[in-house]
Amino acid sequence: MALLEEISKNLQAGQAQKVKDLVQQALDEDLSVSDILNDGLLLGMSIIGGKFKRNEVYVPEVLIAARAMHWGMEVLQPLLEGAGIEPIGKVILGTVKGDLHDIGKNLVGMMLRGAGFEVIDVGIDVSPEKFVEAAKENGAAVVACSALLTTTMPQMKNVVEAVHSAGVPIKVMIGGAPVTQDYADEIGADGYAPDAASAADMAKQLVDAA
Ligand code: B1M
Repeated sequence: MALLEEISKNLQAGQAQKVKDLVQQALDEDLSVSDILNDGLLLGMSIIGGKFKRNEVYVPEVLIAARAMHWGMEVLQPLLEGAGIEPIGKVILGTVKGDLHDIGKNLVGMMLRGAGFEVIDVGIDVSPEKFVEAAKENGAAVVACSALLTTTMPQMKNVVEAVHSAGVPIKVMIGGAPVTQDYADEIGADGYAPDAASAADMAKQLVDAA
């Protein structure tokens, strides 16, 4: 589909306004939200990711592509989120301490909201203590941690430990590119999800089991 390819290409070029307009055009032409997300925005971001890895582009290019992704997402977000539905649970969502990546986290947030959760997004670079405090303050059942760096993954273990020491019945779920089910098992996390859509399923499982 040419329009989705155009979204991907403009995202890679960091053309935020153009991406936003094209996403709206795709919706007007009745393309599905998941196609626009997966074959337009996410595809563009993954191509930029590959180029970044091969040193074909550098941080500024990645940042402007990420900004374009956010602009496109602004159009999709209301459609991903359920309207007027009672929350099925509260989730504290954040990127762990030392880690500034938030694109995947934001996607997870959108999917969780779309699945009917109330999401309290505590942002990036979030300490274990802040995760626990936010969960206690808001009466949340689940803390959801994202990490994109192998160097920040160990913070997830600290979150699990902080929840245990606080003695609160909060489930911890984790995800992010370097994170695996094995790692989740190793640190005693209650759940792991490989992508944003499965994150919503996992949060439901954790809330149902509580
Ligand atoms: Co960064 N970066 N980055 N970066 N960056 C990666 C992650 C990297 C793999 C690139 C590379 O070298 N190939 C590499 C990590 C290597 C490693 O640790 N193994 C890396 C590095 C090294 C760095 C810096 C250290 C670079 C530097 O300064 N030298 C630095 C670190 C800064 C910091 O955090 N302290 C850095 C900085 C940046 C930017 C600021 C330039 C920018 C972030 C902008 C932003 O987020 N606002 C950036 C970006 C964009 C990337 C890449 C290119 C793309 C990440 C992304 O957004 N992907 C990335 C390379 C790549 O992935 N190919 C890279 C799209 C996003 C939708 O995917 O976040 O994986 P992702 O989310 C997925 C799943 O993982 C999952 O769902 C999402 C999709 O469905 N998921 C969850 C995520 N969280 C979840 C939580 C869940 C469940 C599922 O439950 C709670």
